[in-house]
Amino acid sequence: MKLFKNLNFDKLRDGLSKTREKIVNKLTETISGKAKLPAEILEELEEILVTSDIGFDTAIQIIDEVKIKLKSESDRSEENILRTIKASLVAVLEKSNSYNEFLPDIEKYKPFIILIVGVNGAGKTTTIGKLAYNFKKSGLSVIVGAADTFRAAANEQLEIWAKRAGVEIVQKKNGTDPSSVAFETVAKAIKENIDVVMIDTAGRLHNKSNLMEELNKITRVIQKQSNNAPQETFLVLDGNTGQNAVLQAEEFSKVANLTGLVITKLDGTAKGGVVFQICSKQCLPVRYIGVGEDIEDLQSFEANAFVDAIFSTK
Ligand SMILES: Nc1nc2c(ncn2[C@@H]2O[C@H](COP(=O)(O)OP(=O)(O)OP(=O)(O)O)[C@@H](O)[C@H]2O)c(=O)[nH]1
Ligand SMILES: [Mg+2]
Repeated sequence: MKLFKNLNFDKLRDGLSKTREKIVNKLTETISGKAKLPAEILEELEEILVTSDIGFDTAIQIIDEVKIKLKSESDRSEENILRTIKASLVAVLEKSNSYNEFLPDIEKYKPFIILIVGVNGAGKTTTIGKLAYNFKKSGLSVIVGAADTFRAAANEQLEIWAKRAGVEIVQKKNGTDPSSVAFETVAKAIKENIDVVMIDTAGRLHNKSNLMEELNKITRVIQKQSNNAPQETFLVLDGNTGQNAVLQAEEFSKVANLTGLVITKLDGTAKGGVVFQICSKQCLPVRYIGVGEDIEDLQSFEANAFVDAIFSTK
């Protein structure tokens, strides 16, 4: 069994409507009705892309690709230009997401351990709840560990999600060493032959050395019980924070052994273009995206579907 696949195109398309307004609607307005594309129009397109969170380099690269294509083709229709831009955008996403095709067979690990990290409020705990629900639905047994022992309400929040998802939880009182929670969670998983372990952690900044040391300690403790663990370390990024999410991905990847990204809050934000910028700068795959606060609102990330959803007009 693979990591679950969950794609609800309508939900994705609706969630990305503000991003669509910011990118596609503006592009279309600029192109439409123009019989041929003079240089100024291409500059305008470039300007739209540069200011749409997809990143300066990516914007320039895409317009260069459009220019090359238009030189060799006589078809300068709006449709053809949009098709070219879409293909370039898909290529940006695919560069860092080919790894998604090589996902492991989770149930062979018993336990398959996923560590979840990120800054405050990025959506870590919510994502764990959604992941737990999806793994369970795929027929896997799941246990979650509340290793955010720092924030007062963190335990209860994860407990609510564990109940919703119908999975087990290990928690201890506030102030306990987070690595001891991680240890117990993994120990219980091994004892009870559980398929998937997810460890929730406190929000942290990459430059807070004590917090980063805490993460390293969690990893060391897990590795004592299970070789090569954690199998995955997901960095959760709030897509709504735009440029900041790009910086977080860069900084965290320097100090933690990340294996993938989860980009949350892509519903209702106009900054969905940031996913392209993150992918162009990171060689980490985007594993999942959050498109709402409900348990069903975590989706698998697929380059074509994501670009189609941004460009879809229904
Ligand atoms: N709209 C929307 N809201 C989300 C999504 N993911 C998380 N949230 C909301 O973001 C807020 C923060 O989520 P948490 O899961 O508590 O974030 P966290 O990273 O665990 O936060 P700390 O534990 O404080 O570091 C909550 O109100 C969630 O409902 C998403 O995909 N879409
Ligand atoms: Mg949390």
